[in-house]
Order: sequence, then structure tokens, then C-alpha cells
Amino acid sequence: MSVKIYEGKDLDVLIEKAKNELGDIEILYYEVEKAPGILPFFRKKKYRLFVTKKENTEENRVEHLEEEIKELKSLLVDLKENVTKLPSQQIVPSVPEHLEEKVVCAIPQIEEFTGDAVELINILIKKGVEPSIAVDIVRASCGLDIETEKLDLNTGTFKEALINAFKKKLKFTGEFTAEKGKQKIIAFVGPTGVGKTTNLFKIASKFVIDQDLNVGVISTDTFKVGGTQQARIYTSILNIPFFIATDQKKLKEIVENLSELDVILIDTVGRSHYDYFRLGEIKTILGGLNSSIDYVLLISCNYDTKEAMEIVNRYRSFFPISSLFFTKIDESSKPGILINAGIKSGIPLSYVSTGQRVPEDIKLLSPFVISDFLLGA
Ligand SMILES: Nc1nc2c(ncn2[C@@H]2O[C@H](COP(=O)(O)OP(=O)(O)OP(=O)(O)O)[C@@H](O)[C@H]2O)c(=O)[nH]1
Ligand SMILES: [Mg+2]
Repeated sequence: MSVKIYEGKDLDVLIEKAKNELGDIEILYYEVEKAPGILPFFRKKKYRLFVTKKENTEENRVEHLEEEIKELKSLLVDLKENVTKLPSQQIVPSVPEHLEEKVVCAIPQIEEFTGDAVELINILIKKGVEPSIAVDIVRASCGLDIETEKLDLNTGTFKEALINAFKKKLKFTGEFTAEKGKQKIIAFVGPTGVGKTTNLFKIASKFVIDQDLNVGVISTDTFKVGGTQQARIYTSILNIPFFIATDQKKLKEIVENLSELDVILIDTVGRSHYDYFRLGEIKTILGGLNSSIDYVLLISCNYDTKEAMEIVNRYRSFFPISSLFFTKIDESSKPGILINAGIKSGIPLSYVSTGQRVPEDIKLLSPFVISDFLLGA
């Protein structure tokens, strides 16, 4: 195996250059160096990238083909979803408020319902729940009205109806817990700026303050200027250890030296879900650990459902996602994303972050909490 080293100021340019010269490459390692200078902010960064040409072995070809098949399958799923949802889903987002009642009437299944059930479906759609999901949710809490021979709610209140339905249709993780002496590793993954670092520390506080556990934080974020500064401040407030791991080997070493900790939280660098290469890089760094990792995927409530599902599908093709953690619900008027993503993905829901304050702006997701968000309580 021959290793080639590229040096320059921009890592992406170096990677491109290596690909142009060598074709299919494997990145072995990269390092960042700051040129000496008097003022730290004006010091120029220099990257050194170590790559090797991927051998065109049978194994590599199979791996490549498998990746292509996976991508095609995910495209097929997207296509099928879009085709089946076309009639009802497309109308909703662009409908002016005064016409919303008419939209509800336009859902074919609405004919099955009467009374409060119709009203509740209407409320859910206004809060961003997809029409077909709104119908399914409400149907789960309905009985047959003898007079009209249509379905109506069999509960006293909307809240009860929703809680019953969510218990049947959604999965919840409950509070993240760990046991003393049985180390748990949780990695926070998700798109850039979604709130990974901020919310990792809300969870760290829960472990430290509420559960009295020994917690450590490792960041793989070495790219963003000041990326680890935020983490350093929080870890010093919580008085817990903080480490930076730039590659697989370093991360493995750090984790091996932290066997006395009950919980290790790993903050990853934010990546576009379209950036397969970077997602693969995170997978490689975390993939060297012998212990199992709980992968928490953060999703902003500002995304629409299609975008959120695209993110879920991309990330789950790289990591076995154990829960969805929603953020920025305080900035969204459509909390329906919580149930759309929960039902479509089948992944358990964990928390929702309700603002920027650490550690207080966080809520554990449960049927009660989601129904409060949807009913505006
Ligand atoms: N309004 C609001 N802002 C939030 C919430 N969660 C995080 N933020 C803010 O979103 C911004 C980005 O948060 P970070 O925690 O740095 O996001 P990140 O995912 O770690 O970002 P990268 O590391 O760059 O990928 C910060 O200004 C946070 O204060 C939330 O629930 N509501
Ligand atoms: Mg971050």
C-alpha cells in the first residue's frame, strides 16, 4: 500500500485533488497545523492529508455495488412514498388558512368520520400532521356512532384521544439512563447547526445532576472555528472531562482510558446528509470502538416532513439510529413533524428541545407532551 501526502490550506480541495490524481481513494488520516504568528486569529491553517489509492479488488467492487444498490433502494422508497401520498399531501402546505376546512373535506377518508373526530383531524392537519397520518391517529381513538353510522371519538377529550392513539402508534425511549459501572456511549449525529452540541450538554447535565453519574464528553468536531470552545465552556461548568478525537485511533485510545466513566457522550461534526463522504468519515471514526454506541439523530422541527425523512433515511443508512431527538420546536408552528417522522420511520422518540438555554430547555417526549404541543396547551 503506498501512501500519498497532500498539503494545503483547504481540505476539500486536497481531497478533490487526490481523487483526480488517484481515482478511488481511501483517507487514512489528516492533520491540521497552524502556522506560527503573533495573533492567533490570523494564523493560517495548513492541512496534511494522507491517502492511499483504493485497490480495485473484488471486495472493493462488491462494496461499491452494495452502496449503489442501497442508494437505489432508498430512492425507490422515496419515489413510492411520493406517488402514494400525492393526492392529499401536496395540497396542504400551500393552502391559505381560510380554505383549510375545505382541504379536510377533500380528504377521501373524511367520509368515514363525523363530529369531534372531523374536528380533531382538522386540528392535526393545521399543526402539520400529514392528512393520512391524522386520519390514522384519530381512527385509533374512534368508535361507531350509531345514528350516523360513522366514526366518532370514543373519548371525553381531544387530549385523551391523542394520548390513546400515540400510545398505540408511536415508540418512546423514556429518559436516557445509565448504570454505575456499566459504561454507556451515546453519539449525537445530525445536520449542521441542528443543535447537537447544545443538546448534548442538556443530556450531560441530566446524567450528572439527576443521576449522579460520572460523565465525559468527546468531540470529533475539529473543523468549525471555535467548534470545541462551546463544549469546553459547558464541560468546565459541569466539571466533567472533555477530549477531542481527530481520528479512529485517537478515539479508541481515549475511550479505552475512560473505563471508569459511566457515560461517554460523543459530539460529532455537523454534516449535510447529502455529503456521503463526510458521513462515511464520521462512521469510520466511531466504527473503531469495541463497545456498542447508541446513535441519537437530531432533527430540527423547522424541517418539513419530506426533508426530515430524507435526513432520517440517509443517516440510518450509515448508523443504527436508536432515537430521534427533535430541536427548535420553539421556532416552529408545525409540531406535526414529531408524529410524521415518528410514524414514518418507526424509530423511538426521545427528547425535544424547546430553546437555547442549557440545561433547562428540554422535554422528554411522551404521548402527553406531544398531545400538548398539538393542542396548543
Ligand atoms: N431556538 C432554539 N435554538 C436552539 C435550540 N437548540 C439549539 N439551538 C441553537 O442552535 C444553534 C446551533 O446549535 P449547536 O448546538 O451549535 O448546533 P450543532 O448541531 O452542534 O452545530 P454544528 O456543530 O455546527 O453542526 C445555537 O445557537 C443553539 O443555541 C432550540 O431548541 N431552540
Ligand atoms: Mg456542534
